[in-house]
Amino acid sequence: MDSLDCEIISEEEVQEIRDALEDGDLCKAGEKLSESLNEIENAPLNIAVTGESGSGKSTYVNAIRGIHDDDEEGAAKTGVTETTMEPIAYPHLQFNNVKIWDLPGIGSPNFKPGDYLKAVEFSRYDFFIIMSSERFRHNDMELAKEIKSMGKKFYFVRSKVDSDVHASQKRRKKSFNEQNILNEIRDNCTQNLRKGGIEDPQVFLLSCLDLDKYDFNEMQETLERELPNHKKHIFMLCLPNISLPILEKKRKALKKNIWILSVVSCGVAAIPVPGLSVACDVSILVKEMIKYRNAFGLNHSSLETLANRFGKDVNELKSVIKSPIVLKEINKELVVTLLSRGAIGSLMFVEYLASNIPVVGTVAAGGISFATTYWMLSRFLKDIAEDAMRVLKKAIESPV
Ligand SMILES: Nc1nc2c(ncn2[C@@H]2O[C@H](COP(=O)(O)OP(=O)(O)O)[C@@H](O)[C@H]2O)c(=O)[nH]1
Ligand SMILES: [Mg+2]
Repeated sequence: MDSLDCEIISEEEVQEIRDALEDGDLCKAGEKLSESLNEIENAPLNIAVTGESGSGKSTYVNAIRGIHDDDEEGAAKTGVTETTMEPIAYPHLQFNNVKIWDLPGIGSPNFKPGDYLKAVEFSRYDFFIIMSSERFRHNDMELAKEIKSMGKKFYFVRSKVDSDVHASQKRRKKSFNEQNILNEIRDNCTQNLRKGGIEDPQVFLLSCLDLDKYDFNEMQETLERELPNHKKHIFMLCLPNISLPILEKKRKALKKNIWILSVVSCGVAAIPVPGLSVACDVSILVKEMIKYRNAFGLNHSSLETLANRFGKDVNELKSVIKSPIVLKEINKELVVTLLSRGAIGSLMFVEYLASNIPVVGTVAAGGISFATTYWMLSRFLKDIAEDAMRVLKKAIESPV
Protein backbone atom coordinates (compact mmCIF):
# COMPACT_ATOMS: atom_id res chain seq x y z
CA MET A 1 0.00 0.00 0.00
CA ASP A 2 2.79 2.37 -1.02
CA SER A 3 0.91 5.23 -2.51
CA LEU A 4 -1.68 5.36 0.22
CA ASP A 5 -1.55 6.87 3.62
CA CYS A 6 -2.01 3.80 5.82
CA GLU A 7 -3.14 5.89 8.74
CA ILE A 8 -6.14 7.15 6.83
CA ILE A 9 -7.38 3.85 5.48
CA SER A 10 -6.54 0.50 7.03
CA GLU A 11 -6.00 -2.83 5.31
CA GLU A 12 -9.21 -4.16 6.83
CA GLU A 13 -11.19 -1.31 5.40
CA VAL A 14 -9.74 -1.86 1.97
CA GLN A 15 -10.80 -5.48 2.23
CA GLU A 16 -14.30 -4.44 3.25
CA ILE A 17 -14.59 -2.11 0.28
CA ARG A 18 -13.25 -4.76 -2.06
CA ASP A 19 -15.85 -7.20 -0.84
CA ALA A 20 -18.57 -4.64 -1.41
CA LEU A 21 -17.29 -3.85 -4.90
CA GLU A 22 -17.11 -7.51 -5.79
CA ASP A 23 -20.74 -7.89 -4.84
CA GLY A 24 -21.73 -5.72 -7.80
CA ASP A 25 -22.72 -2.18 -8.55
CA LEU A 26 -22.04 0.02 -5.58
CA CYS A 27 -24.48 2.70 -6.60
CA LYS A 28 -27.36 0.30 -6.86
CA ALA A 29 -26.70 -0.72 -3.29
CA GLY A 30 -26.99 2.95 -2.32
CA GLU A 31 -30.68 3.02 -1.71
CA LYS A 32 -30.70 0.12 0.66
CA LEU A 33 -27.67 1.43 2.50
CA SER A 34 -29.24 4.85 2.73
CA GLU A 35 -32.12 3.30 4.61
CA SER A 36 -29.90 1.56 7.09
CA LEU A 37 -27.85 4.71 7.50
CA ASN A 38 -30.99 6.65 8.31
CA GLU A 39 -31.97 4.08 10.84
CA ILE A 40 -28.57 4.32 12.49
CA GLU A 41 -28.49 8.13 12.47
CA ASN A 42 -32.00 8.67 13.72
CA ALA A 43 -32.26 5.85 16.21
CA PRO A 44 -34.09 7.23 19.23
CA LEU A 45 -32.41 6.59 22.54
CA ASN A 46 -34.19 7.27 25.82
CA ILE A 47 -32.22 6.84 29.00
CA ALA A 48 -34.03 7.04 32.35
CA VAL A 49 -32.14 8.18 35.43
CA THR A 50 -33.92 7.23 38.62
CA GLY A 51 -33.19 6.76 42.34
CA GLU A 52 -33.75 8.51 45.67
CA SER A 53 -33.90 12.28 46.00
CA GLY A 54 -30.44 13.68 46.48
CA SER A 55 -28.66 10.65 45.01
CA GLY A 56 -27.21 12.78 42.21
CA LYS A 57 -29.62 12.12 39.34
CA SER A 58 -29.80 15.66 38.02
CA THR A 59 -26.05 16.15 38.38
CA TYR A 60 -25.50 12.99 36.35
CA VAL A 61 -27.94 14.12 33.66
CA ASN A 62 -25.94 17.32 33.29
CA ALA A 63 -22.53 15.66 33.39
CA ILE A 64 -23.39 13.08 30.76
CA ARG A 65 -24.64 15.87 28.47
CA GLY A 66 -21.30 17.61 28.85
CA ILE A 67 -22.71 20.35 31.10
CA HIS A 68 -20.33 21.13 33.93
CA ASP A 69 -22.02 24.13 35.40
CA ASP A 70 -25.39 23.24 36.92
CA ASP A 71 -26.46 26.88 36.63
CA GLU A 72 -26.07 26.84 32.87
CA GLU A 73 -29.15 27.49 30.77
CA GLY A 74 -30.88 24.23 29.91
CA ALA A 75 -29.17 22.37 32.75
CA ALA A 76 -31.15 20.12 35.06
CA LYS A 77 -31.68 21.78 38.44
CA THR A 78 -29.53 20.15 41.09
CA GLY A 79 -29.60 20.20 44.87
CA VAL A 80 -33.32 21.01 44.92
CA THR A 81 -36.09 18.99 46.51
CA GLU A 82 -38.19 17.25 43.94
CA THR A 83 -41.90 17.82 44.15
CA THR A 84 -43.44 16.56 40.93
CA MET A 85 -44.03 13.11 39.51
CA GLU A 86 -43.17 14.30 36.03
CA PRO A 87 -40.09 12.94 34.32
CA ILE A 88 -38.19 15.72 32.54
CA ALA A 89 -36.53 15.00 29.21
CA TYR A 90 -33.15 16.59 28.47
CA PRO A 91 -32.19 16.20 24.83
CA HIS A 92 -28.54 15.77 24.01
CA LEU A 93 -27.12 19.12 22.94
CA GLN A 94 -25.98 17.89 19.53
CA PHE A 95 -28.07 14.80 18.85
CA ASN A 96 -31.70 15.57 19.60
CA ASN A 97 -32.99 12.05 19.16
CA VAL A 98 -31.09 11.08 22.29
CA LYS A 99 -32.87 12.05 25.49
CA ILE A 100 -31.76 11.67 29.06
CA TRP A 101 -34.75 11.64 31.40
CA ASP A 102 -34.45 13.00 34.92
CA LEU A 103 -37.04 10.95 36.80
CA PRO A 104 -38.72 11.98 40.05
CA GLY A 105 -37.10 10.72 43.27
CA ILE A 106 -38.37 7.52 44.84
CA GLY A 107 -38.12 8.84 48.40
CA SER A 108 -41.22 7.98 50.45
CA PRO A 109 -41.31 5.02 52.90
CA ASN A 110 -44.46 3.56 51.32
CA PHE A 111 -42.97 3.65 47.85
CA LYS A 112 -44.74 1.41 45.33
CA PRO A 113 -42.38 0.63 42.47
CA GLY A 114 -45.15 -0.62 40.16
CA ASP A 115 -47.15 2.60 40.46
CA TYR A 116 -44.02 4.67 40.09
CA LEU A 117 -42.95 2.95 36.89
CA LYS A 118 -46.40 3.34 35.38
CA ALA A 119 -46.48 7.02 36.32
CA VAL A 120 -43.15 7.66 34.60
CA GLU A 121 -44.24 5.65 31.52
CA PHE A 122 -41.53 3.02 31.84
CA SER A 123 -42.08 1.57 28.39
CA ARG A 124 -40.54 4.56 26.59
CA TYR A 125 -37.04 4.03 28.01
CA ASP A 126 -34.33 1.90 26.47
CA PHE A 127 -32.86 1.28 29.89
CA PHE A 128 -32.76 2.62 33.43
CA ILE A 129 -29.91 3.91 35.51
CA ILE A 130 -30.64 3.57 39.23
CA MET A 131 -28.54 6.05 41.18
CA SER A 132 -27.78 5.41 44.77
CA SER A 133 -25.49 7.35 47.07
CA GLU A 134 -24.26 6.43 50.53
CA ARG A 135 -26.08 3.43 52.00
CA PHE A 136 -27.85 0.82 49.97
CA ARG A 137 -31.61 1.37 50.26
CA HIS A 138 -34.41 -1.13 50.23
CA ASN A 139 -36.34 1.03 47.76
CA ASP A 140 -33.52 0.81 45.22
CA MET A 141 -33.76 -2.94 45.26
CA GLU A 142 -37.56 -2.96 45.02
CA LEU A 143 -37.34 -0.67 42.04
CA ALA A 144 -34.65 -2.81 40.40
CA LYS A 145 -36.81 -5.92 40.74
CA GLU A 146 -39.84 -4.21 39.31
CA ILE A 147 -37.89 -2.82 36.32
CA LYS A 148 -36.63 -6.32 35.63
CA SER A 149 -40.07 -7.88 35.93
CA MET A 150 -41.36 -5.37 33.38
CA GLY A 151 -38.77 -6.67 30.93
CA LYS A 152 -36.49 -3.64 31.03
CA LYS A 153 -32.80 -3.40 31.75
CA PHE A 154 -31.26 -1.44 34.56
CA TYR A 155 -27.73 -0.51 35.57
CA PHE A 156 -27.02 0.25 39.18
CA VAL A 157 -24.84 3.29 39.78
CA ARG A 158 -23.35 3.92 43.18
CA SER A 159 -22.76 7.66 42.92
CA LYS A 160 -20.60 10.21 44.77
CA VAL A 161 -17.78 7.75 45.43
CA ASP A 162 -15.39 10.70 45.47
CA SER A 163 -16.95 11.58 48.86
CA ASP A 164 -16.39 8.05 50.19
CA VAL A 165 -12.78 8.04 49.06
CA HIS A 166 -12.19 11.49 50.48
CA ALA A 167 -13.74 10.64 53.85
CA SER A 168 -11.72 7.48 54.16
CA GLN A 169 -8.54 9.32 53.27
CA LYS A 170 -9.20 11.66 56.17
CA ARG A 171 -10.29 9.06 58.69
CA ARG A 172 -7.93 6.17 58.01
CA LYS A 173 -4.64 7.90 57.45
CA LYS A 174 -2.45 4.79 57.67
CA SER A 175 -4.59 2.05 56.21
CA PHE A 176 -6.11 4.13 53.40
CA ASN A 177 -6.30 2.22 50.14
CA GLU A 178 -8.55 3.57 47.42
CA GLN A 179 -8.96 0.27 45.62
CA ASN A 180 -10.06 -1.51 48.80
CA ILE A 181 -12.71 1.10 49.53
CA LEU A 182 -14.05 0.93 46.00
CA ASN A 183 -14.17 -2.87 46.09
CA GLU A 184 -15.97 -2.78 49.42
CA ILE A 185 -18.64 -0.44 48.08
CA ARG A 186 -19.07 -2.45 44.88
CA ASP A 187 -19.32 -5.76 46.75
CA ASN A 188 -21.82 -4.33 49.17
CA CYS A 189 -24.15 -3.14 46.40
CA THR A 190 -23.81 -6.40 44.47
CA GLN A 191 -24.53 -8.52 47.54
CA ASN A 192 -27.58 -6.49 48.48
CA LEU A 193 -29.00 -6.73 44.99
CA ARG A 194 -28.34 -10.49 44.96
CA LYS A 195 -30.12 -10.86 48.29
CA GLY A 196 -33.09 -9.21 46.67
CA GLY A 197 -33.12 -11.91 44.01
CA ILE A 198 -31.24 -10.15 41.20
CA GLU A 199 -28.80 -12.77 40.01
CA ASP A 200 -26.28 -10.85 38.00
CA PRO A 201 -26.46 -7.20 38.97
CA GLN A 202 -24.31 -4.71 37.09
CA VAL A 203 -22.93 -2.18 39.52
CA PHE A 204 -20.81 0.83 38.58
CA LEU A 205 -19.10 3.33 40.85
CA LEU A 206 -19.15 6.91 39.66
CA SER A 207 -18.48 10.46 40.64
CA CYS A 208 -20.14 13.18 38.63
CA LEU A 209 -17.45 15.56 39.77
CA ASP A 210 -14.85 13.33 38.11
CA LEU A 211 -16.88 11.60 35.47
CA ASP A 212 -14.00 9.92 33.64
CA LYS A 213 -12.73 8.27 36.83
CA TYR A 214 -13.77 5.05 38.60
CA ASP A 215 -16.11 2.79 36.57
CA PHE A 216 -17.17 5.26 33.88
CA ASN A 217 -15.27 3.55 31.10
CA GLU A 218 -16.48 0.11 32.05
CA MET A 219 -20.06 1.29 32.32
CA GLN A 220 -20.01 2.95 28.94
CA GLU A 221 -18.48 -0.16 27.39
CA THR A 222 -21.14 -2.36 28.94
CA LEU A 223 -23.94 -0.11 27.71
CA GLU A 224 -22.48 -0.04 24.25
CA ARG A 225 -22.17 -3.82 24.18
CA GLU A 226 -25.72 -4.38 25.37
CA LEU A 227 -27.52 -1.83 23.22
CA PRO A 228 -29.13 -3.09 20.02
CA ASN A 229 -26.85 -2.63 17.01
CA HIS A 230 -28.64 0.32 15.45
CA LYS A 231 -28.42 2.30 18.72
CA LYS A 232 -24.74 1.72 19.46
CA HIS A 233 -23.53 4.32 16.99
CA ILE A 234 -25.55 7.24 18.29
CA PHE A 235 -24.77 6.26 21.87
CA MET A 236 -21.03 6.50 21.16
CA LEU A 237 -21.37 9.88 19.51
CA CYS A 238 -23.28 11.26 22.47
CA LEU A 239 -20.62 10.52 25.06
CA PRO A 240 -19.10 13.62 26.62
CA ASN A 241 -15.64 14.44 25.24
CA ILE A 242 -13.88 13.98 28.54
CA SER A 243 -11.02 11.63 27.75
CA LEU A 244 -8.72 10.62 24.93
CA PRO A 245 -10.09 7.03 24.82
CA ILE A 246 -13.60 8.42 24.25
CA LEU A 247 -12.38 10.58 21.39
CA GLU A 248 -10.69 7.55 19.88
CA LYS A 249 -13.88 5.50 20.19
CA LYS A 250 -15.86 8.20 18.46
CA ARG A 251 -13.34 8.24 15.66
CA LYS A 252 -13.73 4.50 15.21
CA ALA A 253 -17.54 4.66 15.34
CA LEU A 254 -17.62 7.36 12.67
CA LYS A 255 -15.04 5.60 10.55
CA LYS A 256 -17.18 2.48 10.34
CA ASN A 257 -19.90 4.33 8.46
CA ILE A 258 -17.73 6.14 5.94
CA TRP A 259 -17.93 3.52 3.25
CA ILE A 260 -21.72 3.29 3.53
CA LEU A 261 -21.91 7.04 3.31
CA SER A 262 -19.67 7.11 0.30
CA VAL A 263 -21.84 4.61 -1.50
CA VAL A 264 -24.96 6.56 -0.63
CA SER A 265 -23.54 9.88 -1.78
CA CYS A 266 -22.30 8.44 -5.08
CA GLY A 267 -25.67 6.82 -5.67
CA VAL A 268 -27.45 10.15 -5.76
CA ALA A 269 -26.16 12.54 -8.39
CA ALA A 270 -26.53 16.17 -7.42
CA ILE A 271 -23.68 18.60 -7.93
CA PRO A 272 -20.97 17.52 -10.36
CA VAL A 273 -17.53 18.29 -9.07
CA PRO A 274 -15.58 20.51 -11.49
CA GLY A 275 -12.64 18.75 -13.06
CA LEU A 276 -13.96 15.35 -12.21
CA SER A 277 -16.18 13.15 -14.30
CA VAL A 278 -18.13 12.17 -11.28
CA ALA A 279 -21.07 13.40 -9.34
CA CYS A 280 -21.88 12.93 -5.75
CA ASP A 281 -24.37 14.31 -3.30
CA VAL A 282 -22.43 17.05 -1.59
CA SER A 283 -25.15 17.79 0.94
CA ILE A 284 -24.62 14.38 2.52
CA LEU A 285 -20.96 15.22 2.97
CA VAL A 286 -21.70 18.65 4.41
CA LYS A 287 -24.05 17.09 6.92
CA GLU A 288 -21.55 14.42 7.81
CA MET A 289 -18.67 16.81 8.34
CA ILE A 290 -20.78 19.02 10.59
CA LYS A 291 -21.73 15.91 12.51
CA TYR A 292 -18.05 15.04 13.05
CA ARG A 293 -17.37 18.51 14.34
CA ASN A 294 -20.28 18.36 16.79
CA ALA A 295 -19.42 14.86 17.98
CA PHE A 296 -15.87 15.98 18.76
CA GLY A 297 -17.04 19.19 20.43
CA LEU A 298 -15.11 21.46 18.06
CA ASN A 299 -18.04 23.69 17.15
CA HIS A 300 -17.83 27.18 18.54
CA SER A 301 -20.23 26.81 21.49
CA SER A 302 -18.68 23.53 22.67
CA LEU A 303 -15.22 25.09 22.50
CA GLU A 304 -16.48 28.02 24.59
CA THR A 305 -17.91 25.64 27.17
CA LEU A 306 -14.68 23.66 27.35
CA ALA A 307 -12.61 26.82 27.69
CA ASN A 308 -14.84 28.11 30.50
CA ARG A 309 -14.72 24.83 32.31
CA PHE A 310 -10.95 24.83 32.49
CA GLY A 311 -10.57 28.58 32.88
CA LYS A 312 -8.83 28.95 29.52
CA ASP A 313 -9.21 31.42 26.73
CA VAL A 314 -11.10 29.92 23.81
CA ASN A 315 -8.45 31.27 21.42
CA GLU A 316 -5.79 29.35 23.28
CA LEU A 317 -7.73 26.15 22.55
CA LYS A 318 -8.33 27.16 18.96
CA SER A 319 -4.61 27.79 18.50
CA VAL A 320 -3.83 24.05 18.56
CA ILE A 321 -6.34 23.20 15.83
CA LYS A 322 -4.33 22.34 12.72
CA SER A 323 -7.01 21.42 10.21
CA PRO A 324 -7.79 24.50 8.14
CA ILE A 325 -11.43 23.44 7.79
CA VAL A 326 -12.55 22.85 11.36
CA LEU A 327 -13.12 26.49 12.26
CA LYS A 328 -14.60 27.44 8.90
CA GLU A 329 -18.21 27.43 7.88
CA ILE A 330 -18.75 23.97 6.43
CA ASN A 331 -20.92 24.35 3.34
CA LYS A 332 -21.31 23.02 -0.20
CA GLU A 333 -18.71 25.36 -1.72
CA LEU A 334 -16.08 24.32 0.76
CA VAL A 335 -16.80 20.63 0.23
CA VAL A 336 -16.68 20.96 -3.57
CA THR A 337 -13.25 22.61 -3.31
CA LEU A 338 -12.04 19.86 -1.03
CA LEU A 339 -13.40 17.18 -3.32
CA SER A 340 -11.45 18.54 -6.26
CA ARG A 341 -8.30 18.71 -4.14
CA GLY A 342 -8.86 15.20 -2.86
CA ALA A 343 -9.15 13.82 -6.36
CA ILE A 344 -5.48 12.90 -6.67
CA GLY A 345 -5.48 10.83 -3.54
CA SER A 346 -8.70 9.14 -4.40
CA LEU A 347 -7.57 8.29 -7.92
CA MET A 348 -4.59 6.48 -6.48
CA PHE A 349 -6.96 4.79 -4.12
CA VAL A 350 -9.33 3.60 -6.81
CA GLU A 351 -6.36 2.34 -8.84
CA TYR A 352 -5.24 0.45 -5.84
CA LEU A 353 -8.66 -1.15 -5.46
CA ALA A 354 -8.90 -1.83 -9.16
CA SER A 355 -5.52 -3.51 -9.29
CA ASN A 356 -6.94 -6.33 -7.26
CA ILE A 357 -10.47 -6.63 -8.57
CA PRO A 358 -12.03 -6.29 -11.97
CA VAL A 359 -13.58 -2.83 -11.98
CA VAL A 360 -15.74 -2.40 -15.04
CA GLY A 361 -18.34 -0.07 -16.48
CA THR A 362 -20.57 1.68 -13.99
CA VAL A 363 -18.59 0.35 -11.11
CA ALA A 364 -15.53 2.18 -12.40
CA ALA A 365 -17.42 5.47 -12.68
CA GLY A 366 -19.09 4.97 -9.34
CA GLY A 367 -15.81 3.71 -7.98
CA ILE A 368 -14.03 7.01 -8.53
CA SER A 369 -16.78 9.07 -6.99
CA PHE A 370 -17.00 6.59 -4.19
CA ALA A 371 -13.26 6.68 -3.61
CA THR A 372 -13.16 10.50 -3.67
CA THR A 373 -15.83 10.70 -1.01
CA TYR A 374 -14.27 7.93 0.98
CA TRP A 375 -10.87 9.50 0.80
CA MET A 376 -12.06 12.93 1.79
CA LEU A 377 -14.21 11.89 4.73
CA SER A 378 -11.44 9.63 6.03
CA ARG A 379 -8.93 12.44 5.78
CA PHE A 380 -11.24 14.93 7.52
CA LEU A 381 -12.10 12.47 10.26
CA LYS A 382 -8.44 11.74 10.93
CA ASP A 383 -7.60 15.45 11.09
CA ILE A 384 -10.53 16.45 13.25
CA ALA A 385 -9.99 13.57 15.69
CA GLU A 386 -6.36 14.62 16.10
CA ASP A 387 -7.44 18.22 16.58
CA ALA A 388 -9.97 17.17 19.22
CA MET A 389 -7.25 15.32 21.11
CA ARG A 390 -4.91 18.30 20.95
CA VAL A 391 -7.68 20.62 22.15
CA LEU A 392 -8.55 18.36 25.08
CA LYS A 393 -4.89 18.05 26.09
CA LYS A 394 -4.53 21.81 25.89
CA ALA A 395 -7.67 22.32 27.98
CA ILE A 396 -6.55 20.06 30.81
CA GLU A 397 -2.94 21.21 30.74
CA SER A 398 -2.04 23.15 33.85
CA PRO A 399 -0.82 26.70 33.31
CA VAL A 400 2.97 27.03 33.17
N1 LIG B 1 -19.35 14.84 46.01
C1 LIG B 1 -20.29 14.64 45.10
N2 LIG B 1 -21.46 15.32 45.18
C2 LIG B 1 -22.40 15.09 44.24
C3 LIG B 1 -22.18 14.16 43.19
N3 LIG B 1 -23.29 14.14 42.42
C4 LIG B 1 -24.14 15.01 42.97
N4 LIG B 1 -23.63 15.59 44.07
C5 LIG B 1 -24.28 16.58 44.94
O1 LIG B 1 -25.39 15.96 45.58
C6 LIG B 1 -26.47 16.89 45.72
C7 LIG B 1 -27.75 16.30 45.12
O2 LIG B 1 -27.57 16.14 43.73
P1 LIG B 1 -28.78 16.18 42.70
O3 LIG B 1 -28.19 15.90 41.38
O4 LIG B 1 -29.58 17.41 42.85
O5 LIG B 1 -29.63 14.91 43.19
P2 LIG B 1 -31.09 14.44 42.72
O6 LIG B 1 -32.04 14.88 43.76
O7 LIG B 1 -30.99 12.94 42.69
O8 LIG B 1 -31.35 15.02 41.38
C8 LIG B 1 -26.04 18.15 45.03
O9 LIG B 1 -25.61 19.06 46.02
C9 LIG B 1 -24.88 17.72 44.15
O10 LIG B 1 -23.94 18.75 43.94
C10 LIG B 1 -20.92 13.47 43.14
O11 LIG B 1 -20.64 12.65 42.26
N5 LIG B 1 -20.03 13.75 44.11
MG1 LIG C 1 -32.93 16.25 40.79
